[in-house]
Amino acid sequence: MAKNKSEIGLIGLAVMGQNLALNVADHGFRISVYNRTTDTMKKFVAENPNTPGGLVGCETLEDFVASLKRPRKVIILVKAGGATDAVIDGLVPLLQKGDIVIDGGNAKWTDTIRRERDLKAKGLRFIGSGVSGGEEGARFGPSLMPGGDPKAYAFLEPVWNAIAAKVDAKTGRPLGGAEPGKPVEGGVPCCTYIGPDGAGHYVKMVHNGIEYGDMQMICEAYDLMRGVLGMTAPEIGKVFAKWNTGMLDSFLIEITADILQQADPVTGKPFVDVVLDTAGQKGTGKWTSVNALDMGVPAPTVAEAVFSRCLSAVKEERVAASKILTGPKKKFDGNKAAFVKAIHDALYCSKICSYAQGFQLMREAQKEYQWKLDFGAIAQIWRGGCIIRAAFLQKITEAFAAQPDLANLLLDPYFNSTIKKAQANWRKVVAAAVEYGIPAPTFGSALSYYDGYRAARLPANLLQGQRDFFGAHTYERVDQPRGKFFHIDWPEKVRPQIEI
Ligand code: 2AM
Repeated sequence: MAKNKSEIGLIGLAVMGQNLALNVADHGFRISVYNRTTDTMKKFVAENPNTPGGLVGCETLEDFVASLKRPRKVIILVKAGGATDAVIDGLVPLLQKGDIVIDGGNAKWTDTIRRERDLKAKGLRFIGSGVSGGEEGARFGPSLMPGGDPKAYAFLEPVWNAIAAKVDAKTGRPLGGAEPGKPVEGGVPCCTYIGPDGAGHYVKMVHNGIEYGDMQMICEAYDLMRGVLGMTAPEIGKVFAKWNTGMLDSFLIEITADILQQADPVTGKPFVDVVLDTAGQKGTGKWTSVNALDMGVPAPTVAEAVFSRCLSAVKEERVAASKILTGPKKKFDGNKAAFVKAIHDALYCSKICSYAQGFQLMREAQKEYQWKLDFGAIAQIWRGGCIIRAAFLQKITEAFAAQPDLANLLLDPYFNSTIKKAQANWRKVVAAAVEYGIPAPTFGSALSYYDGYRAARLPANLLQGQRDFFGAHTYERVDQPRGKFFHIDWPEKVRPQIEI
């Protein structure tokens, strides 16, 4: 073992860990693997005897650590939270100064900041890396968002660039990243150093929040075609397949087309018609929304996507309410094809707003945590490998390349002109959702965000009046410089009298 030390090691051989280890080994890197339950490791190594780099199975953490080249690079891929801390605690006494621990789980960025600080105090280095793309991505090319000490990342970079999904340098199109059995070479890796300490995991969290928004928007488009136009799932699936050839071209639209055209193997009915309408969540969308509230950044579209899942979860209550609460019973008598096109435009405009919110969030976070994020590069590494991969992201990369300090994506000439052309349809769809009684919270909130962001004057003047009235919170004046505060001694007689 001493002669042939491994380039890197990985702890945690659930599916993500196994797939990432195979991806690393496929690219010629010798990788040591360890799992708490030894049988899982033994089975994994036995099933994969001939990888180009080679898998080195280790039964103890001591053997695992001893098998690695220095500075040691140890990837941890266990369930985010307490398990990560438990693994780090077991590992730290065995490591030596300068060794590098890499957390590839979906850690909360504040945990990553804490872990990096704690390990630094012990002379160790910590990289928190977002790994997106699910099991397929881990196996054949994920989108990677590493954060931490840049000098430590330099040791990991060759491995991370090798295993990441690749996109075409010019068009940004994925180079077949997720195709089974085909490791992709050449092209631009969907991997870039994000920033210090928790930056990588923060950006991964926003990625997941955006993913929540994308998924809910697609569901609303489906619901409108079903509810307003009475289309069947396979018919709607064909619409999505067509949309996937245009500006909405993306992984989520593509799989939606397939899912809607899938038949249930048991009944032969459309698959989606037999699936219970309650959605679960693991928490990254909630973290994104809570963080938006904490930082005071408007990100209503992601939050609506999270709330939509919450509302879907109370199925029994909804079924009971459906028998009591009424809504409109309107029949569609317009042009069906025109309405489908309008839904397409509403989806695209809402998507622009949702991403604009996500990038605003990252802009604020970099101030809060003293990071310097490269938004163009972030959009670029999301073009392949990950769940939100989409042709549209190339436009975001181009927007930030043209204006690195762009205040809001909505102000980019391409996105501005796209919304200008499509917004009449977007408004038509949101109005129709209201008229037909179909919930479309992400479409609606995105439109309100757009209208709010472009409003030179919002009704917060009245709000300040209210705050000054009941709490003497003061107000600023339109005819005085910002930062000068005024207060009115509100006449007693206009105050509501407290009744005792
Ligand atoms: P296991 O196979 O022994 O359960 C996903 O749960 C992965 O994380 C699995 O590989 C699992 O190991 C590992 N894991 C979960 N909790 C752990 C812990 N506290 N210590 C070490 N590994 C853990």
